[in-house]
Amino acid sequence: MLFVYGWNERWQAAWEANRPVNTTAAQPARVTAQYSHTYKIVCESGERLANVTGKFEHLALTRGDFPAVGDWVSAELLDDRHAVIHSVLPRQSAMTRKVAGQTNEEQIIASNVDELFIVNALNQDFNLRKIERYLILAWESGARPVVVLTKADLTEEADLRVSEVEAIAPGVPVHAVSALTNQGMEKLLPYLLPGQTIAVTGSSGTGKSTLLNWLSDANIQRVQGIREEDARGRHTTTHRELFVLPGGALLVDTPGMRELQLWDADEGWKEAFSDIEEMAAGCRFRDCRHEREAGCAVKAAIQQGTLDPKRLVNYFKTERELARLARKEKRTEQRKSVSAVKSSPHPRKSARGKVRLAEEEE
Ligand SMILES: Nc1nc2c(ncn2[C@@H]2O[C@H](COP(=O)(O)OP(=O)(O)OP(=O)(O)O)[C@@H](O)[C@H]2O)c(=O)[nH]1
Ligand SMILES: [Mg+2]
Ligand SMILES: [Zn+2]
Repeated sequence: MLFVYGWNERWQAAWEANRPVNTTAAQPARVTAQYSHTYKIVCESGERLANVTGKFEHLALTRGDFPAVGDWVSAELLDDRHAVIHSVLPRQSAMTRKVAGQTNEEQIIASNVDELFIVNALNQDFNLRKIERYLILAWESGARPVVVLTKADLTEEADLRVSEVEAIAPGVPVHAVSALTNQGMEKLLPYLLPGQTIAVTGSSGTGKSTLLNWLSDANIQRVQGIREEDARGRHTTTHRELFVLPGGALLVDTPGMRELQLWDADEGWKEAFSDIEEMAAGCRFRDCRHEREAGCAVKAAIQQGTLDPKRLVNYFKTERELARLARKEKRTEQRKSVSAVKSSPHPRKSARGKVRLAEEEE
């Protein structure tokens, strides 16, 4: 049963290493859905509804410490319908967002994701700058990004759009598909291997749930028309949930994001601009700012037309934005450092870095 949900030797080893000593009844389970404070989990003997233990709640420092869809947890069964969650196994990847509003809290969108499908539709939703931001999220999360351009039936220029995205997403696969006209599924099948976890992310109305239904050849998730005037979605999907596809892959459907605001990233964000980083290696000065310096390879690339100036502008913007947020966070940390220190039983996520995106679900 657990193998169906992605359990493997690596997780078995993580389980042995992190298993709580004081609870003999604990067993591994995967979180497949989240409804505010209640989780749906799947363990060897089937599905249960679960809450975290009082101790877990007491020791959790942030919302990011709480279980998220995709997590492997240590659970204790109460009866054939209920269970409690004792702890979360260290995450191999985690996509996080800033909780809406003024707080500095993070929330996990999905964890232990192998591939992140960044979904953009080939209507007014199509937006290279938006894709760039989602790519930063993906690179920071530790999941491999794949750009999926949906609704290919709505344009004559799908191939052109694919090459535009390829130009801003070095090394990232880009595929145009249409669920409506059943085009391009074969391009996605290679990712849908048994036990692989894939999450879909993108704005509301881009066709994420339609993609899930199409790939599973069933009406699993509700889908709904978009506002015709501006192609904006109606926020049909309201919670994150993991589904098993017929071929054995696991797909996490998520609610559409409204706004993407970066708020914290390590160096990983530069992978989203690896083309510029590579060009910069050819600049005469190591600390070249690519502004007015002599021998600047980046500026030369713009003159030769091999780099879109808009992309460089966006690179600068992202850099400035992250620097500003880092300063802000530092100030908050300094304020917090006077508060009491609690010890956490929750292993911190072992993703390569963390990027947090502020977004809200309407
Ligand atoms: N023309 C066309 N329309 C599509 C395609 N895929 C999805 N749609 C339509 O787009 C609308 C939104 O689809 P959903 O699957 O609900 O979008 P979503 O991304 O899940 O939206 P949220 O759950 O709100 O985040 C629906 O009316 C779908 O029928 C496609 O390939 N072609
Ligand atoms: Mg949906
Ligand atoms: Zn330079």
